[in-house]
Amino acid sequence: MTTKDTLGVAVIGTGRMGADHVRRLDTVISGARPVAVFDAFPGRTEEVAAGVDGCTAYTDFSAALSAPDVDAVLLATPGKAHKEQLLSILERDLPVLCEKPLTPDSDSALEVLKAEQELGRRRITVGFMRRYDAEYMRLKALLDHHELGRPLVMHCQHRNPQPPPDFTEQMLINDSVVHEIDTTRWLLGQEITSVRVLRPAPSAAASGRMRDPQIVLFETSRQAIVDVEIFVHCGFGYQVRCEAVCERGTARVGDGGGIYLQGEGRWGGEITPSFIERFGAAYDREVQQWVDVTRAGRTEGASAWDGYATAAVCEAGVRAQDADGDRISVELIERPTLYRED
Ligand code: ISE
Repeated sequence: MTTKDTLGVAVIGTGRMGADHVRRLDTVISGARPVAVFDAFPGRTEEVAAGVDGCTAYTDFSAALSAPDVDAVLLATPGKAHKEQLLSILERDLPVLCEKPLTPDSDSALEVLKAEQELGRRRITVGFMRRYDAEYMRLKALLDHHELGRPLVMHCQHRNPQPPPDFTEQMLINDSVVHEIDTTRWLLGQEITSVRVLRPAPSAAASGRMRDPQIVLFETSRQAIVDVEIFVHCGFGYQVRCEAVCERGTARVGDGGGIYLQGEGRWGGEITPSFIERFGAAYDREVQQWVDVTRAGRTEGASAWDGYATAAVCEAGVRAQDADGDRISVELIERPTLYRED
């Protein structure tokens, strides 16, 4: 690290997530500061860098990586740009927090895996923020300690009020269910071995654009079954829930506590409008933890292997969308030594 104990971060991509991470690094996170931002769109980059002391805007990716005081990279560009960008980052041997997905497909993920193995040490952390959500962390601890026995089934719901205009049916899997793919693998500590997709009649809000909602079913390496309702045109808010059914009980996260309201003939709570609010604290914890371990010279969290395995499940999921409920198997390479936990 070049700067007195403070990690200088280049934020690559200044869309919704990138801009939010620049704000976070500038005002929330300790031990780091954003020193460079890159985006291919000059106006946007300058706007994001403008309010941040000592942060320079770049429209040249390599220049941003080589900027003075850059010790690490936060990659928040769209997934299709990740492979080339990650290869350049690895070439410079810089630690990187890569927003999900690692890459959009398993072949390109394997190229990244290969480059990291050639480097001989882990440099990539994939930003699956649910791993840093307080409720999910409690669920993970409960499952790890077998408090309720073995998990047999998980029921998941993932609802967005509406998707961005360019959202496609494949993105239901690649952009949304990708989170349940990661949480399933992480919570259960098992690989997903097959995927099935069932598509009911679409909501009128989605009709003509895509079949939404969909039910996605995973089978895992130790025969658990996970069902995911993905519904990105639900209209009423952002909701992510997960219930693990274990041998001696069940545990559910995502019901939302918070304020209790009464009025206009109803009672109840509030639903967050988007993932930015629902997972705000998780993003803070994720970035703080990445900064802390990076400053200590380590790499932890979801690895490039997790990114690869997730991409392989996504591929099977997209094929399953057109397979009329048939089971599509997930094929993985053998886990390389660098990514073995034992
Ligand atoms: C979006 O890209 C995200 O990552 C959100 O967490 C997810 O809920 C949403 O469905 C995706 O489109």
